[in-house]
Amino acid sequence: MRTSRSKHYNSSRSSLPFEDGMTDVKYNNIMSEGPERAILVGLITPQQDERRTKEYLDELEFLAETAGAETIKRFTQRLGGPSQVTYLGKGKLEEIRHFIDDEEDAEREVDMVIFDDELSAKQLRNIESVLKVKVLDRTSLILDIFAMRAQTANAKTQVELAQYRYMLPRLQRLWTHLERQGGGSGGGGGKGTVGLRGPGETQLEMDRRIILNRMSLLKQRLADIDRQKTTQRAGRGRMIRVALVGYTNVGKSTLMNLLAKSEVFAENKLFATLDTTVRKVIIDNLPFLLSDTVGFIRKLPHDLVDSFKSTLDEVREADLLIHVVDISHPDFEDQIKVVEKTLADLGCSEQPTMLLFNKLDAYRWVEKEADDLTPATRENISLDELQRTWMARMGGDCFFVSATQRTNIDELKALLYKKVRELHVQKYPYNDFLYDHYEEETE
Ligand SMILES: Nc1nc2c(ncn2[C@@H]2O[C@H](COP(=O)(O)OP(=O)(O)OP(=O)(O)O)[C@@H](O)[C@H]2O)c(=O)[nH]1
Ligand SMILES: [Mg+2]
Repeated sequence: MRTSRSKHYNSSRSSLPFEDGMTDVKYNNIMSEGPERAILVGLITPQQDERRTKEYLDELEFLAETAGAETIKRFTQRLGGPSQVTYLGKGKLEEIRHFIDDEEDAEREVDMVIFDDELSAKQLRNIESVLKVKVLDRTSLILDIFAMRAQTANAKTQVELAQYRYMLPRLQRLWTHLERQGGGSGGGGGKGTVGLRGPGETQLEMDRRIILNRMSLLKQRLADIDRQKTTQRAGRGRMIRVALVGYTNVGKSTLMNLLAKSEVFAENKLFATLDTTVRKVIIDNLPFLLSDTVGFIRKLPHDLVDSFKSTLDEVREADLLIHVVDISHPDFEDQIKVVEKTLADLGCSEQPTMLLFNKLDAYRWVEKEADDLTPATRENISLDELQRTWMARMGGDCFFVSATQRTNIDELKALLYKKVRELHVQKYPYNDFLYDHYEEETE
């Protein structure tokens, strides 16, 4: 038996957000009656070995936790690639179904199964018909967290647009879902699609039209917000603009708070920041603008990147990017690559960039015994060695700090002063930008 909790969820999901309210779109938002219980699913493929799949699932678990779900079990399967029909092999899907049944027999509800890759409409439909619980993928989970986090009209509009972009090609499935739920015991309310086609098609067309209309309204709103922001930016005067970018949860907001003496929301959850915040920072007598932006993540839904283009204008127009890296994270090298790729997608690969390794204090490594002849791995590299390697690779364009311990922060300020000053002289050669006296920022 399903509990009322999951019923509640289903009905909220299956009603399409036709209302005009900006906040009514959390169609897959997780209800908050204690953590929901989730199963995670990932593939091990020739392109993604077991170790990597484990890392990805660790991250997926953190995402689920951020959204309010507790992971109770993981399933992985070795395949040449995802099945177009069911993502996993049939047998594996049955195995998960049995696990869910056993849990239910023991009165432990499984609320959802989360897949590590984006699922097509067809895959979703097929998987749901076997598992008969809520099925999410990495994209819908990220969208859910974004919907939860969105504070300003701009962020809400951007998330809503991304949600519709995700929904549109999956509408057929949402509709069948709705019919199954709403059908009750009358005539053809069975589980298949037989009998749904006639009115279903018409309804589907209507839904599609309503969504498309809504999307163009949202795009219009974003264009208006964009215009306002462009005007705002133009009015900021001749100041160098520096943007903090990086993977989610690396400490961008913490650094922003430290440098700008501001109070930007920072916490140990993914996507704490959705809106770009811009602050004026003064180092000695040199003012510049510093912005804190949304964090990136592996497989960041493309629609979301697209929808967040205006938020990310701040990054695109920055004179200097500070790419913040969490050096204590076991996959920080991968994270660097993901950020570089996302920046390239945004057209930001040509901008001057420096790497700022944060969380020095949390770096851990295992010293190898002198008689241990197995090759050294990442875990055996000391902080010193790591720093030397990156400095050799990046020259003056990398730096190491701990934002929470305030290690090297004064040195970072000195470095920023030098860099911003150079950029300023290049960009505004005749502008006397220095303040006569140091002024405490009061804004
Ligand atoms: N140990 C350690 N933790 C840090 C350091 N800097 C930040 N943190 C912690 O890392 C977590 C994430 O920090 P945020 O500043 O919110 O990270 P962010 O990059 O802004 O994250 P998003 O906005 O979610 O993308 C928080 O719990 C911080 O306290 C550091 O130097 N050392
Ligand atoms: Mg942040």
